[in-house]
Amino acid sequence: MKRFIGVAAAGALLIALAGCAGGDTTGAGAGGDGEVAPEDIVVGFAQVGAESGWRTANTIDVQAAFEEAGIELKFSDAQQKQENQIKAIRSYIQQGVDVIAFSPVVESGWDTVLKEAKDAEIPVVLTDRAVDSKDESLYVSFLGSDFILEGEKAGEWVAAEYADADKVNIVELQGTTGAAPANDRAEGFRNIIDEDPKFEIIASQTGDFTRAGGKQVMEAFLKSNPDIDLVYAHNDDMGLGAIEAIEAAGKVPGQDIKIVTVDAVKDGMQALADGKINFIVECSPLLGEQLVDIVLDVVAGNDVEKRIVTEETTFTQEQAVEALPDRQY
Ligand code: GYE
Repeated sequence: MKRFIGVAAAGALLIALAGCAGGDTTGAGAGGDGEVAPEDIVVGFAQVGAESGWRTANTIDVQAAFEEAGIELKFSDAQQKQENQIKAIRSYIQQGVDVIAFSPVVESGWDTVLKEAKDAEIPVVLTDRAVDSKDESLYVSFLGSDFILEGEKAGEWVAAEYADADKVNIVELQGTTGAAPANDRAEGFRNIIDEDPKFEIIASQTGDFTRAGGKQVMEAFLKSNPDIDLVYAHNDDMGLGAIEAIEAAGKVPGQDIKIVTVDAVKDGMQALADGKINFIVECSPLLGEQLVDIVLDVVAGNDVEKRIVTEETTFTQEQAVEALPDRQY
């Protein structure tokens, strides 16, 4: 199928070429408008890893959506290492997949491999996380959340919650260093709390988006800072790790030390409903169906939106109690 990508927009041309593209083209060009049969499409997906509940839900959703659509999905887990993702992308290029989708572990350092994909005429879709490449022609679309907005929503809750306080000591558990959601959730949060000098981020460190990382960093924070009012964790898992550390230090999470997180996966929502987390900004991992739609459009030669933003909400403790029974992930 891969040979068709550059020309898929023109149905007639597609059909004319069908004879010289090998034996895997049955169904390609059906309808004469560049449409391609799903079973003729092969997608390579280079996932970040399995660092969090969010990531697991995302992987399950993407795999289920492609299976449902009847599209072959080659899947790789980079274990949160950029070099592994680059290797996976190169291998997808070599295998001649039709589309490469990936969730870049960090924002920078992608230009070379993306250029290789472009030279091979394999379109790349960014899912979930962004790259900082200046050359936007290196990818066809970026599907995912607005992480700056998520950080701002967290900041707005904090500003309202502490409207009457004199001084608020905040510690921050950052996501993976250099990852788009870590950079942007930090920035968005500061956009709001920097408006009032009573808010101070007294410590900030990465917990790599994992529960173990969040716990370890929070233990260190608690040792060196006796007076922490609030934890801002860039994801639920680190917040859940922080809960363990706070309880081990003999304090009550959600009361002695308040906690705001991002994601709203089931375990996070349960902790919110239990009063151990105070507020969660939702970040949806359910990107599979939209990714399938983008892939179908791309191989059919249709235009796709360069940026597709996921819709999301926020949850208070009361809202978590209500939402939990129907929560999918
Ligand atoms: O918030 C975090 C995961 O990139 C949006 O990655 C994703 C983030 C998510 O590990 O839990």
